[in-house]
Amino acid sequence: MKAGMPHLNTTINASSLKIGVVTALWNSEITHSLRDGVIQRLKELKVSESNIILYEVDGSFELPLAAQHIIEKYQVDVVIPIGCLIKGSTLHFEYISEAVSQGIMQVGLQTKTPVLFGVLTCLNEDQARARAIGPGNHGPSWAETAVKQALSYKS
Ligand code: RBF
Repeated sequence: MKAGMPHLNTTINASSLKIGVVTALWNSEITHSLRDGVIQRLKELKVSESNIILYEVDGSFELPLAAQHIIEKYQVDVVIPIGCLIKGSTLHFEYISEAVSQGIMQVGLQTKTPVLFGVLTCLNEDQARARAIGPGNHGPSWAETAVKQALSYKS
């Protein structure tokens, strides 16, 4: 197991959980691979496909509102917002990263629903690929964290 990766007993039954997955389409090769990693692990943890609410937005900046919308409309137990920000030559990266991380945290606190931080903030595309494509894919560990969080707070 990788350092820092959460460990979840695979016998756990998450079939009662409803989980929102919001994916930003910027850098979509990366974000779709992360999303696929999330979904595959959720299924292994017995989350039924009909209980996975999928949603897409244009960019990471749109993730917080979409997460809030899914919580209010579908009463999901947890949301996994997925995005990939890659630093460019202007200050956009800094502004969007800051806004998105604050926005996602606020949605979780205000709705009292766990919302993960599934946003890669990378200095270049190689860093993003290493964390999203193949064995380094962070998606499965986000799925595990989501299930743990949802089971902890579900009444
Ligand atoms: N969205 C991302 O998810 N990742 C990015 O790396 C990213 N870079 C952007 C760079 C620029 C210069 C602009 C204008 C937007 C970028 N966006 C990115 C899109 C942003 O999250 C949002 O969708 C748009 O700004 C519309 O609100």
